[in-house]
Amino acid sequence: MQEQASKIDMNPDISRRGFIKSCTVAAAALGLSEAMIPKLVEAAESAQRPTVIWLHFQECTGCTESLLRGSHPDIGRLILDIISLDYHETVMVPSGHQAEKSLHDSMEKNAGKFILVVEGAIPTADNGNFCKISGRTAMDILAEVAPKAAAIIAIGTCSSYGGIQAADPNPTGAKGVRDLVSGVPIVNIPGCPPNPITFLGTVLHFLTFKRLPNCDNLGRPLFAYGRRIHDHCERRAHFDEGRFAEEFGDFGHKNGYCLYKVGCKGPETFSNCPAARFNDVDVWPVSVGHGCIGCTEPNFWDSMTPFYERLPNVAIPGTGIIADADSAGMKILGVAAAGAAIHAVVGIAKSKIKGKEKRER
Ligand code: FSX
Ligand code: SF4
Ligand code: F3S
Repeated sequence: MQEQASKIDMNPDISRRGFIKSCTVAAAALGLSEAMIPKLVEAAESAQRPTVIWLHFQECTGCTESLLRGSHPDIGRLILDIISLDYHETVMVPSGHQAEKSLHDSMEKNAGKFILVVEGAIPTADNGNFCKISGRTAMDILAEVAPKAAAIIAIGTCSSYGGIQAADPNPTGAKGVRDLVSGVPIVNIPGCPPNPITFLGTVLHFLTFKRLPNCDNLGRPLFAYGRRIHDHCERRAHFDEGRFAEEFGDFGHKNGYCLYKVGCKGPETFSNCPAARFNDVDVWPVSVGHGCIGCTEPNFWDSMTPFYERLPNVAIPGTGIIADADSAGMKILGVAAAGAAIHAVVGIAKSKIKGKEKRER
């Protein structure tokens, strides 16, 4: 793989074993059978690596950091091996005018063919003056680059939906890419930061099948965001049995009980976190004792806060009953088809939560 070293390449020494392992992990995340792994590997090894232009706007750079500098170096290296990264402010060597020339040259040379990755929200208030790079607003840069891309990957909740910058009262008018760009296929990979496996799976899907993966109505690939966290959480049996941590550090918390009452938003959040997990140490927020804060959902800074308070009281469909969270476990409720009922219940909770949203989208 070394002869294919990317133009921006932090460490090209990915081992064959690590390469195959990362492709296998991505295939599993994509829900592909083992038989598809050779196809993925073939696509990843193709000499025709797609050019990627990566723009940074309003954000913390956590998306890049988690992708390239985590304890899963093979995934970061594999990504840098399978793409030709022409412009990425965090890791590129050129700066100033040279960097701007790289962007311009690559965009013109690869017009209609490159993948544009956007990290960070785009401020639109005050003509976009809250975020400027080389004297130009993020809005201007996006408007110039986006129409020339073959596809756009919005990485992170910020570029997907606005993220923390868009939290009420959203002083900079921060928006996600889909709010501003049309006419180019766009996929959102939300999460604050998102799981590198999901990004890798999306890129490999594009290379293998020549199109972006199927998405939900929020633009998220179904392979990664098709299920509620609550539906495949390892603490789910405790929820169903009514065993909850009442506060951090108590008996229930120490014994791995459900974190619903200390604020877990897993019942309202769609993501593959329990399955994909993070880093090579195989953890995710709930596995280490912290509730999900809903970071893959639009407006989660508004709609999922306070983070340490449980979901509000909810109506039980068809019963006219308003239940508090103590009644949420199926044992206490005595609802026969508890799985479906509880999902319907939390679905209503979401619409109640959404009532808090004030931000315009
Ligand atoms: Fe946003 Fe990315 Fe949150 Fe940060 O850069 S999704 S603030 S973790 O990392 O854009
Ligand atoms: Fe898991 Fe949270 Fe659901 Fe409890 S509420 S089962 S901790 S996702
Ligand atoms: Fe985010 Fe919840 Fe996963 S906080 S990382 S979506 S567990």
